[in-house]
Amino acid sequence: MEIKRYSFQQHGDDRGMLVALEELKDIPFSVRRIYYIYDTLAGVRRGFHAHKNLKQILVCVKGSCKLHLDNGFETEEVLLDKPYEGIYLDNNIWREMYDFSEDAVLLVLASEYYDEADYIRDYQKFLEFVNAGGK
Ligand code: T46
Repeated sequence: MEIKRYSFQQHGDDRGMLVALEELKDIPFSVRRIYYIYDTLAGVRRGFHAHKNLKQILVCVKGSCKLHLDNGFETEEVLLDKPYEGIYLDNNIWREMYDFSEDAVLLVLASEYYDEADYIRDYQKFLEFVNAGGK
């Protein structure tokens, strides 16, 4: 399964590090929404859905977490543990996030405003969506 990883430019000096993300340059879409997940309790698994349209970039800006990604044909486990690395999540990918470190902060840049109608929360419906060529 092809995973699109981004390694963002780090601007470091003797004060520390800085990463800047610009839409349509570092991020391959216009960013309509930013959200972040933190204080995740031990053993928690979140996500369990795909999207009809939404594209996202996920960056674990602090700590670490793992992603279980599923395109309906193959699955992949991805470790996010670097504040300068991003994973591109296409709409038609079933995602679950797990193994959050206690200090994990998962930052998400999203191509659309929040819309519950865009979620596919039923795994069978997700398989039907991808088998019907859902893009
Ligand atoms: C995704 C993964 C990576 C809002 O009100 N606005 C928002 O923009 C979002 C993302 C969520 N919410 C509300 C809806 C729920 O009441 O926040 C609550 C938690 O959301 P959810 O259960 O969808 O969170 P996750 O961690 O399962 O999934 C989230 C995103 O929803 C999803 O798009 O791809 O992170």
